[in-house]
Amino acid sequence: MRTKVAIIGAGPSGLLLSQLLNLAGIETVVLERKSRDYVLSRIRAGVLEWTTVQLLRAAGVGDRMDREGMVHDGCYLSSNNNMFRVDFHEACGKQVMVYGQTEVTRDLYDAQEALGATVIHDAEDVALHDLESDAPWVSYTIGGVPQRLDCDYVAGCDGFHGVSRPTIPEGVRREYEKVYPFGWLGILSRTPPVAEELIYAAHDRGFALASMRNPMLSRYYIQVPLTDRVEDWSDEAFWAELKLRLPEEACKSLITGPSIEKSIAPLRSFVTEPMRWGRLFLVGDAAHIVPPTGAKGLNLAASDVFYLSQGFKDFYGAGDAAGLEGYSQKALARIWKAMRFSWSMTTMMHRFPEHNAYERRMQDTEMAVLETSDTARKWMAENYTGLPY
Ligand code: FAS
Ligand code: PHB
Repeated sequence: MRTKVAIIGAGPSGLLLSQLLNLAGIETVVLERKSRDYVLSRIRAGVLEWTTVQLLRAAGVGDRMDREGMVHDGCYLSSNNNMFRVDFHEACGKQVMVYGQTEVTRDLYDAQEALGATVIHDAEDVALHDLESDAPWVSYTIGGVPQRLDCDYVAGCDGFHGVSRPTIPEGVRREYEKVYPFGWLGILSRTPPVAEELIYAAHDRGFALASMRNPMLSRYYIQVPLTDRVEDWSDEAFWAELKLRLPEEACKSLITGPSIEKSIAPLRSFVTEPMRWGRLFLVGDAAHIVPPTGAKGLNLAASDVFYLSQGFKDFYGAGDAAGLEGYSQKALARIWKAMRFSWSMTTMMHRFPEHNAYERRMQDTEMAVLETSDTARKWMAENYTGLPY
């Protein structure tokens, strides 16, 4: 089999890149390790930057998002029960869309099917070959039967644990990492959200987040030690802890219910440079991971896809390789700014076992500056709603 761009991974990065390239008449093949049902069973991000919204509309997958998604003008922050609102629209004229990553992925799958794009599931043992030549190729197996895909380029959209990043020789890769000493225990419940916008709560017991997917589907998180396991947390224990961390004012309208999904995600900041090696381009979580406090993970995948798809369109459309040559530098410039924002929000709102009294005071003061300074709120609003591409 032969194609122009081999895409490894059918998460948001891979499917969105395939969608944009196929719309431009550039042939792709997506190789996904898991089944479609497995991919769609994952509960991940919830907030879309406005640039992501516009890109999804350009990809022809904005209709259900515009019908079912919720446009938010702001969010609430609280520090030990003192709650205040950051009005994004007032501060920087922009908004965000609350629409789950699972739904984005579902819309992309449906659009790919309508286009007749090639997405191959249960592709195991994927390996990348001859990436520094002008004839790269990908080997994989289906049901144990060896397969070969010849291509012009490979897009590594296979996430943090994928095969693409490790294929770049260690001597070429520069990796930057910060592992946080805690994780997020998240649940999904068929209950109305506690508020009309998200609440990010800093508390001496630990961070909490009240989010949502729709008017009858809520998503909540609490910071937990890395030693905690999901089975350590009954629904009752989760709700009791959440009530201790969310502002009392909000808890008056908290409706609890059975969890329909419960998981713990560790938090880390990670970047690998460069995001290109020969004919391989890294995209999304394959190249970078952010702590979810800034709601940047999925949105950085979208900006990577925007830059790379533009590069391929220029190359295949006009023989102009400048976009492909400049992809890594351009993507990393935006990635590092999102890294900074995510690190800043995480450092400000979580309780760190190693923090002393001074560092705790600095956290409280960071929150107080956000509450009282228009300039600080403008900085947060610009970063949260998404820096320009
Ligand atoms: P993904 O990891 O989504 O997709 C990679 C795909 O490649 C997967 O389908 C995988 O099966 C496939 N793959 C892997 N190895 C392969 C191989 N060798 N061969 C073929 N296929 C292979 N972001 C937020 O903004 N907010 C959040 O709240 C949030 N919560 C998260 C919770 C968890 C547990 C995790 C892991 C991430 C979370 N994220 C969150 C970040 C997340 O949304 C990612 O940014 C987003 O999924 C990135 O999309 P992809 O780059 O497509 O990577
Ligand atoms: C979510 O709804 O899953 C979500 C929202 C905002 C975040 C992280 C997660 O910052």
